[in-house]
Amino acid sequence: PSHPWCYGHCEYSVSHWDLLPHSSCGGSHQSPVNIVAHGAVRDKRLNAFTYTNFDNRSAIKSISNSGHTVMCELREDLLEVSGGGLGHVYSTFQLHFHWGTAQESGSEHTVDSKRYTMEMHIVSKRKDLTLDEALQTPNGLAVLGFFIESHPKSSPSVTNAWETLTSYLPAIQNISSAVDVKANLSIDDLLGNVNRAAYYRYNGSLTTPSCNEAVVWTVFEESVKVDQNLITMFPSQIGYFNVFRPTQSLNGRTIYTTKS
Ligand code: 3J4
Ligand code: ZN
Repeated sequence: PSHPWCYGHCEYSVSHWDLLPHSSCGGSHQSPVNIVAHGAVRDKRLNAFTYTNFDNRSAIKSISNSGHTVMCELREDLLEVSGGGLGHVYSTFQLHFHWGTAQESGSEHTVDSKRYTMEMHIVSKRKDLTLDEALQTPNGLAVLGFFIESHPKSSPSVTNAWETLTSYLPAIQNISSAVDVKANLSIDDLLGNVNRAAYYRYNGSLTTPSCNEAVVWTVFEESVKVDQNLITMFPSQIGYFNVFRPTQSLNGRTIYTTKS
C-alpha cells in the first residue's frame, strides 16, 4: 500500500517521512548530502564509467508525472552502466528530475552548500538482482546525479535534446499521466559534453520514501548547461515546486572523489 507522502503540506511531509510505515527515512546513511569539496577523499579506484547505449536515440520509452516528479522510463535491458569503481554491471531503467521554483534552485545534493538549479537522476540496478532484492542491498542501486544550471549559450545539441524532452511536459500535467516517446532523444544528447571523469562517490539512500539505504551515489562535479526557458518548463508546466529533499547528516560517512 502506498502512503501519501509529499515535500510540502500533507500527512507525511518531508520532515515526517521517518514516520511512514516500513520506511528507512530515519536511517543513518540517508541522501542527499552536502558535499564539502575539500573534505572529499581522493580514491584512485574511481575510474571511467562505461556507458552502454547511452547514445541510443530510442532509449526513452515514456515520460510520466509520478505525482512528485517527471520520470522517463527507459527501454528494458538496453542501457547499462559499469566501471566507475562500481564493481558490478548495472542496468539503467529510469531517469527523473528534482527542481525548485521558477526563481529558486532545487537540486538535492549541494556542493559547499551551493544548491544548483536542478538535479537529474539516472537510476540503475544491479543486473544480477531483482529490483526488490536491489532495494534491500547496500549497493543494489547506482544513481548518477547531474546538476543542471542555466546558461544563455548552451550547446545547440543539448538545447535540441531538452527542447524535445520538455515538449512532452504539456501532455503530462495530470498526476499519473504518461506519454509514449517517439522522438529521437538519447541520454548522451541530454548530457552533452559535461565532464564525466570528475565525480563524487558515497553510499546513501533513495531520496524519496521508502528511502532504502541501497544506493551507490555518483554526483558529477560539472553541471549540464541548459537554457533557462527550458528549465523553467518543469515547475511551470507540471505545477510541482521544491521537489527536493533537504540534505541529510553524513553520520561519519566518507565522500570520495576522483580529484586530488
Ligand atoms: C520502487 C521504489 C520506491 O530515488 S532517487 O534517490 O534517485 N531520487 O523503482 C522505483 C519503485 O518502483 O517502489 O521507493 O524505488 C523506485 S526507484 O528506485 O526507481 N526510485 C529512484 C525512486 C525515486 C528515485
Ligand atoms: Zn531523484
